[in-house]
Amino acid sequence: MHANLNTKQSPPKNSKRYISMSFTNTFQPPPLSQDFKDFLSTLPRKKIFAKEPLYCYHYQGFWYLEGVLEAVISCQEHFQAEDSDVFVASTPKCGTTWLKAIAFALLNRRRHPAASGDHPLLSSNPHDLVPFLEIGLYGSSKALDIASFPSPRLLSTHMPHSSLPESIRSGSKCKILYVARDPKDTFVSAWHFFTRVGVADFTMAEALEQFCEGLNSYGPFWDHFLGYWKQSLENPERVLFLKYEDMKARPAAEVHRVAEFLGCAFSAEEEEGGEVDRILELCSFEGLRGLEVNMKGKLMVGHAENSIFFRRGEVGDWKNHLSPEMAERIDRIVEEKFSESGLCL
Ligand code: PAP
Repeated sequence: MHANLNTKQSPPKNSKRYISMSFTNTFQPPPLSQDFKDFLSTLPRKKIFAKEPLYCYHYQGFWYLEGVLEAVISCQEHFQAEDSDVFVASTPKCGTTWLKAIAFALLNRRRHPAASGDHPLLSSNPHDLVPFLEIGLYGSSKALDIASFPSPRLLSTHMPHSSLPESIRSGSKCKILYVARDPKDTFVSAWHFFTRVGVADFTMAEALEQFCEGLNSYGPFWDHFLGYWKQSLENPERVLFLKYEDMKARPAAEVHRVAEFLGCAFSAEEEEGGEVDRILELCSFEGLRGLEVNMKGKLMVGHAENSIFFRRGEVGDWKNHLSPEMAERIDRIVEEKFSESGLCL
């Protein structure tokens, strides 16, 4: 019980101390090095619909935006996982923010019970508490100081399993929580996200063409899902495969699964005392979306508005946006790609 609970002494008073920062509000991504530009020129690339000319590059079977790819490669070369590390992994828009909040609340509940008035999730967006390897740590200015992270380190990535640094894939006993989602809702969520951040300049129909070709950031989604799905079957103690729809349908059961997987199952005392419900409430869509930090704040790295991560938070919102033909197109891909895998979406 509680083997993996974050019990380090002298808990930080607020979340800023979880991740020692040296960023400024005027941060701009550093220019790409000439070496990296030369490397990029050797990779297949495709233009994606965007306001400015924007290309995705094909690397190790997946598509990446150039800045992200540089960080992915840097991370592959330098990141060293520890046995106690926990990673929240996903392809974008599958429920990453939610799972980050849950994992953070679970692992830190000794020093931060869910009901505490100064819980870090009340004043920081989950993405600031659980940074992405290839965005927060190896992306942008390498501004986050990983040496200051309390143990167990809780980190995140959108990288496909096959491209993770070797020390995460097989060189350590670290654990990975993966969340997948109905690709129709993932697609609709991503379309809104990229349109709202102002990068994308495409209709839903144009975006769907690209999505169905696998041409989206970290795409194709089917290989992303399947990579982690296979690992969860082969190494169930290392990779837990979750689905957004299950988390919505039976949140308490899924939170118990996560806690058990992480080695911090709830004690009888916690069960009776209502800690499970309090964690669910703290991490709920309504709970997080309504916080001032998530209504008005911006991410520490990248400076996206926090509110962008809380749109509808529903299962089946695709019905409000996709024609039956568009939905069918995605369903056909799901049928074709997953039918023999045992993965039901
Ligand atoms: P990311 O990949 O950019 O981190 P991610 O958090 O995976 O995004 O996905 C965002 C989706 O999760 C949004 O879905 P929607 O566009 O269909 O609404 C967002 O609303 C939803 N979401 C965020 N937080 C929660 C939560 N606590 N509970 C349920 N859904 C959530």
